[in-house]
Amino acid sequence: MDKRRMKAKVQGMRRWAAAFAAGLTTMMIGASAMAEPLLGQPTDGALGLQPAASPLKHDAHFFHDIILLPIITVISLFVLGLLIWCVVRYNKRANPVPAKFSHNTAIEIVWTLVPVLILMFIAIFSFRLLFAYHDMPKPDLTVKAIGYQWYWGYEYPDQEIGEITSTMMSEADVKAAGLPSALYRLKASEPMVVPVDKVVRVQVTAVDVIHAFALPAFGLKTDAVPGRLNETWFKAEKVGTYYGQCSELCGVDHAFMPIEIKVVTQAEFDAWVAAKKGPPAPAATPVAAPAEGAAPAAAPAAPAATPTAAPAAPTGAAPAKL
Ligand SMILES: [Cu+2]
Repeated sequence: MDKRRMKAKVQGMRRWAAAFAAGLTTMMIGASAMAEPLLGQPTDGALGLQPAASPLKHDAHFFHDIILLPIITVISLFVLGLLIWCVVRYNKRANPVPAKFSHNTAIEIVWTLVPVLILMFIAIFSFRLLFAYHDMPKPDLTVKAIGYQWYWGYEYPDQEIGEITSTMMSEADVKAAGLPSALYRLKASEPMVVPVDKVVRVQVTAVDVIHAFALPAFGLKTDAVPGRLNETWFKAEKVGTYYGQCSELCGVDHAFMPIEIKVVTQAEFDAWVAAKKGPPAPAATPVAAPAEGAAPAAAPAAPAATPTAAPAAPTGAAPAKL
């Protein structure tokens, strides 16, 4: 009688597990079929990391997908198996008289050593990736990214381009430009422009509080610390537009300081540099000093609005298109 009930229960569990697995598979296939991952921006319903567009990100993919995920999966299944085994084999009914022992030296050595070995194995790949981040090839271009509350400034010291202010494009402007609404809070008024297939050194710093310069497709995430110059690098593999965001909680408008990197051909980059450096030099003045310029204008009307108004001001003041 008991056996029959047990058998029915096991069958029920099996059916439930099969349905769960089938559902999960359909969901995953559906999600991957539905969402062709977009390059350089998040994709609705997508699984996994953003597609890579720089060598470091490819290494991060390898580390996550090939090293970490299988280990995590095996450990999770193993622990789940142990739990099920304990529940089924050692419940009150199946094992009415429990054993009294509480130590087992062999097992304790194993469950200490095995995790240490697993961590050491992970460390090999983890440190290799960490060193790769610090092992920058000879840079072809240097851009200085400066974090402000709440926007970014980009300087090109070698090209003698002074600071370009990059604020968030407003929702109305994103709509007016015919861009997908998903790009709101990712689209900047002025992108950082870099040539394709070139090693770009990014020097990262901040003026007021700690920000973080982060862009998933290139595997970038570097703290922008006032009074300190951090360094990171990437080598964009494809022409296109890539988006990131400040990744250090930096104040009330933290979510409104996107990072947009536009990757173009060398010829287009040269043209852009020429345009930025070109004779209409006075145009650089209002762009370079948005905070000071905006503050007095806004002060008589509504001083309380100044902090939020300041970063928004250059959007209109910066007509320069790539
Ligand atoms: Cu920030």
